[in-house]
Amino acid sequence: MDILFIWDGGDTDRWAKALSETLGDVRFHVYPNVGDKTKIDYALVWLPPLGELKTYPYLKGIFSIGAGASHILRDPDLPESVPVVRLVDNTSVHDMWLYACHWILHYHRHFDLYQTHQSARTWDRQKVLTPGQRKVGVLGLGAIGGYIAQNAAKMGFNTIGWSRTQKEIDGVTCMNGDEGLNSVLRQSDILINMLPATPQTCGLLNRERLAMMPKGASLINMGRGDILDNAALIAALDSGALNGATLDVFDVEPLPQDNAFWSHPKVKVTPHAAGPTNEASAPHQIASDILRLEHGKIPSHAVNPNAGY
Ligand code: NDP
Ligand code: OXD
Repeated sequence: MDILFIWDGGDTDRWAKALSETLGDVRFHVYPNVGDKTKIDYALVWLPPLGELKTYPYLKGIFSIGAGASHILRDPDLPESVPVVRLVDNTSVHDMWLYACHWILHYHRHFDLYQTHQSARTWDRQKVLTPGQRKVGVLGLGAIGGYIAQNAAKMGFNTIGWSRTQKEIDGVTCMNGDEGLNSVLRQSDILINMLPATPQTCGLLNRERLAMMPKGASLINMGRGDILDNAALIAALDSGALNGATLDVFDVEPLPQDNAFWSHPKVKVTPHAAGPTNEASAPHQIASDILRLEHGKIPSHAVNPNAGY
């Protein structure tokens, strides 16, 4: 089997070895040194160059080396008949929860304020609310958002969430539809965005919707940068309508040097690091879905190109 690998952040020897362990005889082609493109069976990619994937005539599957697929679906020349499959890896899902948990506690227990107070040598103990008095909202209740919401609820936070279709998650008040979105926005003291970037979600967190959030609320964006109106967020933080924002994803990555988020006192920036692809477990997840395709089965995590995720 011939596998194309397009990701400059990966340990290629490790991937080649891990895939061979499950798939047997694998010839591993690291882009751009591909050789004969007619030989390639499967492509494992992160942010493939536009138009590249259509140049492999016998491709049987395109695999995202990440949970999101927007970096693949953005290609207007994507071969239509080839299934796109995304990564759902429990190790990374749990990492995403740990990231969310850190920042939920950061805002819940006023660590942002204490950081500012320390620079001014101010001793000012804040009132502590119980987790049950704090509303945590999660937009997107899929593999990651659902897990985050469930764990936030287990920690005692008053947790609500929103998704396209109605969900049932223990301890979480789940909503859908426009009214559901408005309700989650109006109530969330801490709002976590876990939505994928699709034509429906891009620009969703705009000025009007950010204005619905309770005064002094905080935002944690771990989904995609395109969902957020950056200027609207900065205006909301500057006016005091919102208290703080933690941003892991951006509409342009790496975040440009001159972007205002870098130095904004109420913004925490991390470099798309909330749940990195785990190179020990991810190749095995992908290999098992390749085997499903080889056996004529539907892969476990096929992307619906019409829905955009
Ligand atoms: P899933 O596809 O499992 O979940 C997506 C969720 O979003 C689902 O609940 C879905 O609803 C909901 N959704 C999608 N479109 C809409 C819409 N128009 N209106 C309302 N709800 C919508 O994805 P994952 O949970 O695995 O990952 C989510 C995203 O997180 C990825 O696409 C990626 O962008 C980002 N990500 C970021 C990482 C990081 O390091 N920062 C790491 C991994 C992922 P429904 O359940 O009804 O289908
Ligand atoms: C992503 C990922 O999709 O890092 O953002 O997995």
